[in-house]
Amino acid sequence: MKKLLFIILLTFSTLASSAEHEVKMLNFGTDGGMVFEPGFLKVNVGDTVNFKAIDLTHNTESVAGLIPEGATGWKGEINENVSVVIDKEGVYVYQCTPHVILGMVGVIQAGNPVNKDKVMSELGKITIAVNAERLTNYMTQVN
Ligand SMILES: [Cu+2]
Repeated sequence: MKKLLFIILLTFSTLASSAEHEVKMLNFGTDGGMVFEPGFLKVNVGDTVNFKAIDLTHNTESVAGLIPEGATGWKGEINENVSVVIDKEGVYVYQCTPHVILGMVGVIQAGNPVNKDKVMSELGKITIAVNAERLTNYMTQVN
């Protein structure tokens, strides 16, 4: 006789279910050429940020020292879509490695910006020749 075992898996959803966000890697966007869109993004811890390689020759890479203490960084290949689960609260600064010099950077805020002062004091780690005001504009949106 054949025994069938039925397993009922109950999935309990958390009170605030995690959300998905999209950041496009673009040659041209509302903030100009070589740009992440949106360049500033506010999320909750546990949310996923999906970086989409809409245009070619871009990547996304978190900047060492400019993410929260103990947070997991990321480094995508050129033309690679990358999904990042934001695992710690705070401010994350990221770049497109070949175009950081052109101001292709972005900022993600997750929950409380616990490391904002540290990030602000270390923004000089990033060398930007063109569109440098983007990064400061994004940082002013952190609150
Ligand atoms: Cu780029």
